[in-house]
Amino acid sequence: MPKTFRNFIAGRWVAPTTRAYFENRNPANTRDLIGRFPDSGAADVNAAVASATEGFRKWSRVPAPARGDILKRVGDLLVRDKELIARQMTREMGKVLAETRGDVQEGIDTAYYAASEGRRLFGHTVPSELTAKWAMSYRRPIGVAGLITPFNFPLAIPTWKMFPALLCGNSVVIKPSEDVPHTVHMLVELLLEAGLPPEAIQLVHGAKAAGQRLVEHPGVPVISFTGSTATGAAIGAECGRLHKRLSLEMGGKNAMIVMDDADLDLALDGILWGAFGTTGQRCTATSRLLLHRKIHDRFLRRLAEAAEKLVMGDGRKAGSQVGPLIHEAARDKVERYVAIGKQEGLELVTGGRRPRSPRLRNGWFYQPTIFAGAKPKSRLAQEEIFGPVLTVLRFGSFEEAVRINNGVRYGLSSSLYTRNVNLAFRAMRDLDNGITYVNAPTIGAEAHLPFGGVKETGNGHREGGWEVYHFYSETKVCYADYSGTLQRAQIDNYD
Ligand code: UN1
Repeated sequence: MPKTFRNFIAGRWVAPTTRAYFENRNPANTRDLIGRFPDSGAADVNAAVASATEGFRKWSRVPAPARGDILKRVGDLLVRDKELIARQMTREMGKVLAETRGDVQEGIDTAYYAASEGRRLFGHTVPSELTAKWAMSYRRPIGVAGLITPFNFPLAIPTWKMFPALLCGNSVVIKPSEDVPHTVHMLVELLLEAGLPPEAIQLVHGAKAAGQRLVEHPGVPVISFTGSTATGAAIGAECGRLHKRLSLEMGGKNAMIVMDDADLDLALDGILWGAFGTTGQRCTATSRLLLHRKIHDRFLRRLAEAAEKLVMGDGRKAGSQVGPLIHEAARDKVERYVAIGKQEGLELVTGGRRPRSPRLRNGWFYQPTIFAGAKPKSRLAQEEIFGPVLTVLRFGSFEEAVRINNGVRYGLSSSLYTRNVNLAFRAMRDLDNGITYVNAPTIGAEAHLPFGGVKETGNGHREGGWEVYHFYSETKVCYADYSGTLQRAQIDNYD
């Protein structure tokens, strides 16, 4: 019998008021049913927010270093359970074990970073313009944080949001992607084991109805969302209307630029990992490859051969390099784009269909696919596919490559392969993205550096590193006048 999971609301594991559930199946083998999870509605979210409001009152009074100590314990528990969580994560998400272990490691790093931030959380002390007056700023928690997370990093992305939100003293209501609910279920169990007051964390499973209520709920002043640009735009409109603080992390169409002087062996390893790691389902995935015309044909041939050797399979089996897509709709989308590529006259270099092996019949697998001959305005060079489809473009000069890189609506990550140090620095200046890599692919951001993009990828906020702590806290400025007289700022000091 598959297990029926519950929400975690008001300190208890509870069934949804809707009495509705959805199934969570293994994308590498859809006969493998992991469990049934609550398809929650507005009433469940309301109950979670009411309890989280209580939780906020208590948790925000716990000193920040003590909050950090609990997150340190969460990090230790993630270390203890790394292998177990990685295996369960591969089972529900599909990416290979090496990657789900990396996903847990990102959570561990984020926990330890958060723990150390508990002893910083700096404000400023600055001189007042008046005598005998003190002026300083400090950072206060905001309230209940509503977190909506995607399927592709089932543990890491929830931790990117949850740990800094908690460290700053907020309480959290999280609605994870309905494709990967089990991983966050395990994470919440660890938070409780580490000693987090139960009301500080609320887990509400579900789909659009639950997410929408969280965004609209007047008791949730902070929303953080990672997902599609279309959903992010709708959330942005709603949060604008309600004057909520909002962090959006959305689409990408990330390019790797390979110059004619590049180390081509290095670039080859980089593109295989950047384009086909996580089956292309990263917002940072390398989905455009810009090749200098002098190396274009040679490199493309080698790349096609290498891509054909990638081993698709169940991510829990040794030797698998590329897992399945997350669900049928994701594979349908890839197939639609492959048809568009053919219609637009692009050259299908390799892939372009489902694998034939009976071994892969029950999963949402799709061959690593490469199209060449794209123009900068081709749909495959403009639109996010979120699958194992790489679009290759040819360029003649560094300036042209920069123009092509910048000529899309997204601006998350970019990459340049070259041995020319001047070009490397020009790329860091001129590529219009939140992240630029030199001699490394577009994926692999580290947990202690700010993560995010420009243009339609985001709305100006960053996750990770020190910057996310500004998002989850409110700056308050305090003045104390100890002169015993009325001192009028901007008037008494300069008259
Ligand atoms: C995402 O796909 O939303 O840099 C995040 C990377 C990962 C995070 C990706 N550390 O590719």
